[in-house]
Formats: sequence, C-alpha cells, structure tokens
Amino acid sequence: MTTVNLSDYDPGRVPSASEIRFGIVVSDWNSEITMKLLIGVINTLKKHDAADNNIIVKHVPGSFELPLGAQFIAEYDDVDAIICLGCVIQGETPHFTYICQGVTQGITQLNLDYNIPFVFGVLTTANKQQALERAGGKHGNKGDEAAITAIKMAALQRQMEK
Ligand code: DLZ
Repeated sequence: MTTVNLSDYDPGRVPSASEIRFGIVVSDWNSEITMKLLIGVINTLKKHDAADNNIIVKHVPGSFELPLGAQFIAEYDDVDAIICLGCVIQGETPHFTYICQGVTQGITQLNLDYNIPFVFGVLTTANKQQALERAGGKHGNKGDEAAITAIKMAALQRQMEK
C-alpha cells in the first residue's frame, strides 16, 4: 500500500502569513500528541512568515472544549483565523463517537457563525500509534496541514473582502 504523507504541499503556492493573526486552541487531553501538533502548527506558520506576536495559544482540558475555547478567542481576541487542535482516541466506551460528534459539529457551527475560518486539526484515531504517525510520524504532521489551511483561508477572505 502506498504511504501518503498528509503534510506534502507546494510551499510556493501558500500565501504569506506575515500580516495574518492566528489563534490556536489546543486540547490538553492526549497532550503527548497535541503538543506535537502544536509544534507543527507554529513551525509551519513561522515558515510562512507569521510573526510571533501574531500567534496566540490557549489551552482547554479536552477536545470537547475546543469549540467553546475557539469561540472565546473569536470573541475576546483580534484574530483572522483559529486553529483547533485535539486528539480523540477510540476506547472501550462510546465516548469517542460523542466527543467527535460534539467537536466536529461545534467547529462546523463556528465556521458558519463567525466570518473567520476555524480549522479542524483534530486527530480521531483507533489507537495511540495511529495518532503518533499523524503527529510528526510517517504520515506527516496534521498540525502542518492545519496551519496551511488557516493561512489559505485567511488569505482568501482578505482577497475577497477587498
Ligand atoms: C473524557 C475524555 C475521553 C474519555 N477521551 C478523550 C480523548 O480521547 N481525547 C480528548 O481530547 N478528550 C477526551 N476526553 C475529555 C473530553 O474531551 C472532555 O474534556 C470531558 O468530557 C469534559 O467535558
């Protein structure tokens, strides 16, 4: 089976992030994974010229809290895009389904309620190994992708509002 590196992208086609303000909300549940996602986001934003003082990071207890944490940033900070980072790992109980549903619907709703992008950077995996492979492992880092999505969507909005 071909291994697809999810973080492959053409850096030349990514707009500059030098004037874009980013909010990042990161879940502390499964922090071994989510910290790797966070590092991927920050490294990628900086690679595309985002300024340190244009990146704010807020922590929430678990992925279920990501939508409200993101809404707090949208309400109380001045940002152009918000990246939500979490990792939900399947267990023996149905919690996985409920948390994934809650966070997915919550972030979808925020995208429609606010006129800025909220990026879904949440790993939903069967086990920890699959999560590690997507947080800087053989499948790349989902944080890199989330950062690129945030830059592209914020740039699209700037382009259209002119
Ligand atoms: C409770 C819980 C469980 C069992 N698993 C995860 C998980 O795999 N990933 C995650 O981000 N959060 C988990 N949580 C915590 C919930 O997201 C939430 O923080 C609590 O239910 C409190 O609302």
